[in-house]
Amino acid sequence: MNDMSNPVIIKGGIGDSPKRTEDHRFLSGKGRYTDDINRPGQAYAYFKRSDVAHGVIKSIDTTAAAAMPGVVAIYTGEDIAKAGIGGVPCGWQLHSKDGSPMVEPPHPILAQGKVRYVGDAIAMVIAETTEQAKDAAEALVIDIETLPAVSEMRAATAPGAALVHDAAAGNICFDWHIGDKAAVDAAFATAFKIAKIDVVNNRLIPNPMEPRAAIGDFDQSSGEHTLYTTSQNPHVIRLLMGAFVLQIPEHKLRVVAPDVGGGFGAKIFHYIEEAAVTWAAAKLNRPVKWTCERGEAFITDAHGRDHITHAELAMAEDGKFLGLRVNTMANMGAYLSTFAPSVPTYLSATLLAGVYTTPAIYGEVKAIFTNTVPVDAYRGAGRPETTFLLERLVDVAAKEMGMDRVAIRRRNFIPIDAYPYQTPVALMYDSGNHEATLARCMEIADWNGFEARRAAAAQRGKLRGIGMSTYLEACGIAPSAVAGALGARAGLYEVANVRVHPTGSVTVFTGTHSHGQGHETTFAQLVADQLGVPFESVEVVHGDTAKIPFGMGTYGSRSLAVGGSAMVKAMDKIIAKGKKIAAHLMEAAVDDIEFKDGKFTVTGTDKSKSFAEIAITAYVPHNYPIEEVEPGLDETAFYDPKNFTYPGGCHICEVEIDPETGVVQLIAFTAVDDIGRVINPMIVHGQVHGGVTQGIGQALLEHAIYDETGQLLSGSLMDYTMPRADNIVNIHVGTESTMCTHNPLGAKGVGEVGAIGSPPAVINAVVDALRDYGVTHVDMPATAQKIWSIINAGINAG
Ligand code: MCN
Repeated sequence: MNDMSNPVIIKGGIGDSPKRTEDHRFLSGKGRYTDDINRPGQAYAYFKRSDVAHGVIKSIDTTAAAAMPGVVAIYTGEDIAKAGIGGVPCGWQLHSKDGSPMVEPPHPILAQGKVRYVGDAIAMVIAETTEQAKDAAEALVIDIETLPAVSEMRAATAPGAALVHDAAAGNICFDWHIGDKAAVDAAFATAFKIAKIDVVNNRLIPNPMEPRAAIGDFDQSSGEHTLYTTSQNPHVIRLLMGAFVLQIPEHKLRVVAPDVGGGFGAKIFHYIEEAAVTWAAAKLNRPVKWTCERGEAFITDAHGRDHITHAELAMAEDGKFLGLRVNTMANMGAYLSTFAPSVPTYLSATLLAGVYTTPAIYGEVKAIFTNTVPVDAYRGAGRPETTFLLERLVDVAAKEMGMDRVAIRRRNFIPIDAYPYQTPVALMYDSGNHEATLARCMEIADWNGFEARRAAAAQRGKLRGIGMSTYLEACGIAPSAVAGALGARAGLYEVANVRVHPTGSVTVFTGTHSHGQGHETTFAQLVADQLGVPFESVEVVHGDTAKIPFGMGTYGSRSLAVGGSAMVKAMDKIIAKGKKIAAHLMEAAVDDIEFKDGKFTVTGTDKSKSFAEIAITAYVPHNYPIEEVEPGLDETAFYDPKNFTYPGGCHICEVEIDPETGVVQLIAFTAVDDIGRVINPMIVHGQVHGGVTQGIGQALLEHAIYDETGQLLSGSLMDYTMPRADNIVNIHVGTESTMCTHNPLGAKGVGEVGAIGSPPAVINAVVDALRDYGVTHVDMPATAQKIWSIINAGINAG
């Protein structure tokens, strides 16, 4: 195996930027997405969904619809209940601070008795074509008695509010806490100054380019069920759907997630449609296909963020942070989606230390049910919320103390020699160098030259502002031990199978899933580098439970740090076996064989065997000690990390505001991220660009708005503004490499850093631009309308 500390970059190896293997397929229209798959004799499903946010289903009359042309079957919640099918489960179990378990109401795959959000599926209509299924759905006669709805968290928790679930008093799912309240109260009692902020983290709608789709298929002769689905997580879907919903044993249930056109978190979860088509296909003994429409995606894909937080920071006279107190309300929507409880808790509150040495921290999280689409992880999941809160609060604290924004950060940074650093909120950070990323980012962004640019902009009648965020996040999810302690119902390790073929080419099977991140390229680089085989002779297979032993899927920027480490572990086994074969062929002791650059060499001699020679010997074992070494070269490894990886960095944004219109124009964006060892710099830059673009979208444009009756007002791309090219500037990307100390690659995740670090940098810049107006905070998104109102009212919009 090549030495990881070796800075030499081999062609197609670690540190090189070969063009993406998968792109030829995608760019030539050869990608095979779920909707491209058609099974012989398939029928088409259409879901009739509730158009009211809350109501009692009094009756469903299917007679007229069933008589419509092409209709094959119509199923309602009653049919599902009769079939004994369970609800879609949640993957987390949290307890409130009084020790009581969170309220986990059943989430049936078709509504039973009540509808709870606009988009809740009431009936599945299956017909020969989608159009026929849609026409028949129109003919369903559904009588719903509308009930008062709650769409906003404060309204949902007000006395007398309508209950989304009778079991959840006050609409509270759980009331959780972390940290030491007494220590924080003591810190506040000695504070020189206290900075306070109220922050709304706006609700987002994911909108991956490929809408979701699912095909159920059933082979009556073998009793095997197959689900083709747009998932980031095929094994977890098999586990949840097989074990909890349909009770199909794993060996009879195959889940295939082929090419997936973006997920951004929204395709991690187990959705009701996946179970519905799998069940219906078996019942009808015919494949059933469902493809989501864009408008339908707005009201069925899990939404992201939607937190309301109040935070207070106690400071000493020298600007040192003494204590942090945080109170968050997190919207869960109408049902608990697969990972929803983990987002404001395990993924958010455990990061409240940020990059600072705050000695006492206490956080409370109330999770609230509302009559809205379920809310779950969206790129960054919990970490953007905490980063936004902290980095806005630190800017407010600087103002409160009369200190420079950079100086107050530097005063409180966790120093490099304090690593590993135990935070007061569960996590032990392994590595980081905040001063280095800050200094480099400030230099590239020319932070110190800003005031001259601001003065020049003022001459042109523009308000110019600069903002930064210095952040750290926990990804590479997850150490099973930490996940388990914080409520996960399953471990979060990863699996790799490395299969060396007789001629020395290699197929790697990984339990992670690629839906845009370029794994077929970067994982091949990893294998090429470690086994010394050509990059072109490595194939990466993912997304099929029938091919890959097991896996925990892709989210939380875990694929390289956890999935890649599993590959290294499996390759270690390959090399150990290869050494035994080489020792036999060269009549040497196993301990005398070393492996480097694709060659097994007898130490201190020029006797060597290539990797390909060892591979062929493993499969064609003439004169081979079969009693000692079994034939074949094919190894599997499970890797459970000891800790998360902790990427960190500094993002700086510069904006100009036109006071006449309130339009915020991005002028420059710089991101310097510390992600440990970089496998493919080009792909890493692309990941940062994508993430920052999402963060800019959240900061300036995107907002899912519900009215008080639970109707989604921003339910199409006409009303919900995604970032476009003219909203973005050229993003300067730099990387720093403080190696992760506990995985064999030294690598940290990169997939979410852009979306985590950027929103506070943008809003800090906007607030800075408005500094002459006495503005201390602007909630996201900073739309032209909002900024114009602030400027014209001359008040803090809050
Ligand atoms: N990489 C690298 N060197 C590093 C870290 C990563 O070369 N030090 C490479 C990896 O090998 C991989 C890519 O960068 O090719 C991202 O790796 P990683 O950080 O491990 O993240 P994941 O592959 O696990 O991807 C998940 C992450 C998340 S959580 C979301 S959400 C997300 C994202 O990445 N969704 C995406 N990036 C996305 N990119 C696209 N195009 N589409 C999505 O839906």
